[in-house]
Amino acid sequence: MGHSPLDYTLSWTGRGAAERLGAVSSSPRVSQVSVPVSAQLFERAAAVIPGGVNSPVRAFKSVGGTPRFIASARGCTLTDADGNEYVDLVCSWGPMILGHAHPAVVEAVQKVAPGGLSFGAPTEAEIELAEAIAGRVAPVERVRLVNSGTEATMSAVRLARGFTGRSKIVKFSGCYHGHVDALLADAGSGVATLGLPTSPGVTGAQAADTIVLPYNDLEAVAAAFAANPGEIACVITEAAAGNMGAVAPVPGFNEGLRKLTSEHGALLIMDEVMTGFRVSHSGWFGIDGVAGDLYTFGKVMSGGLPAAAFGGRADIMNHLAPMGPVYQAGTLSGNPVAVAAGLATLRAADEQVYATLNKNAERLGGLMTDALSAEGVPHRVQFAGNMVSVFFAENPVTDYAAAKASETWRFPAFFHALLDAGVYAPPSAFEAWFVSAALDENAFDRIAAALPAAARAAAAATPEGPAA
Ligand code: KE4
Repeated sequence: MGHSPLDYTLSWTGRGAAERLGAVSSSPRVSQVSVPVSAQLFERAAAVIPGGVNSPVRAFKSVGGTPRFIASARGCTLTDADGNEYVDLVCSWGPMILGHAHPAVVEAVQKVAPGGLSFGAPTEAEIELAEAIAGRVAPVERVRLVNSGTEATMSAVRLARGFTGRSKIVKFSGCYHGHVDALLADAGSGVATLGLPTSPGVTGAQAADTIVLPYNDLEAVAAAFAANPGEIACVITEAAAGNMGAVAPVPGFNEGLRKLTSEHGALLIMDEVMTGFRVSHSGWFGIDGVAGDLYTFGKVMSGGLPAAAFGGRADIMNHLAPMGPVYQAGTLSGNPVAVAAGLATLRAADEQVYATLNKNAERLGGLMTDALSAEGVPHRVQFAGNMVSVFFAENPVTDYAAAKASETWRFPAFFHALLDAGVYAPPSAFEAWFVSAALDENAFDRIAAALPAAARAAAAATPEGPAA
């Protein structure tokens, strides 16, 4: 293969920020750049797709302004429908660790597609992907491929309930595990972004068995087990939280979850959909070594196509149909094209890639804090591995209450100043920022040039928001 993720040469063929700013819109709103084509597409989309988007966070609802409709992406750059180029710090919410359209991944997809797109029958490549996952994460002895992180967590929770014969589950406030009914209680990510306390449509019965506790609070977990003896099937946690912003487990938290679940006969589900194969070759397990009983994966292992997985101890996983009584299925599970993209991504993600991801995250965090400190803006740049976030808060953010209590009203102005300068950050204060190994000097020059104005915008922001 011989491709290195750093093969790209990034050429800024797009218009510079100054030119773009020349298209300044008249109304003093959070964004100074008008994007007529995206605006027109957004209007057209809203006539047929609820909110104009296929996933809520994409609608820019919490930051205002016009969502950018993306025409193409390559390396670390996105190009929107108006021809504007951006340094991408969302990476499709995590998957694109190699950068967009990595040659090895595109070639793998191009090679497999002519052989057929879906068979509804097993293929050798599915075994290879399952072996690649199990080979990287030691506690994973068996793997079942699915199509989304939501499907992975839904299946893992059902399996935990089926295996233990218990019904209650514990999750943490601010952690997001996909839009599974039982897990939407007080979730992070888009639920937090849109300020949805829980979601209508989730019945009391479905949520009744879900115990929601503060993240990083082992005493609360111990108390929940004491109050529900023999009833808790599992504790599900983001191995390191990214869906309230980047909030790493405090030292001992994951170890404590392992001890408490083992003591009480409950399973520990490590949700590594976001951290898996991003924060290290072996995900968060590669960082703290705390072994879950079950794991969920997605994003990076899919190369950006619809594939995800759950896995773990063989004695538990073998309860799944057709071996056992717990039913789980999927028409497109193990899809050959998605599997090809995932395998190519994992195979290209060598130690140099992970070292580059870590270096890039640190560099991004340093640039952010330098710019915000220069403007005297109270903030915390926080890391969960190489996932980064900025909280406008004086003190470290260790749980969702603290994340919500931060000065999130500064974020829209910060976000839009970056966007106007050609830097595409996550459009929410409650998301992690994602670096790729494709970021290079041009990209960091663009980020460094954009941050001072963004810091000034954050400093000037008020709780009332931008002038009407
Ligand atoms: P999907 O169903 O979106 O593939 O995965 C759900 C999921 C499960 N677990 C974790 C830890 C996750 O972060 C996610 C999805 N992450 C969000 C980003 N915060 C997806 C972005 C979106 O919803 O559009």
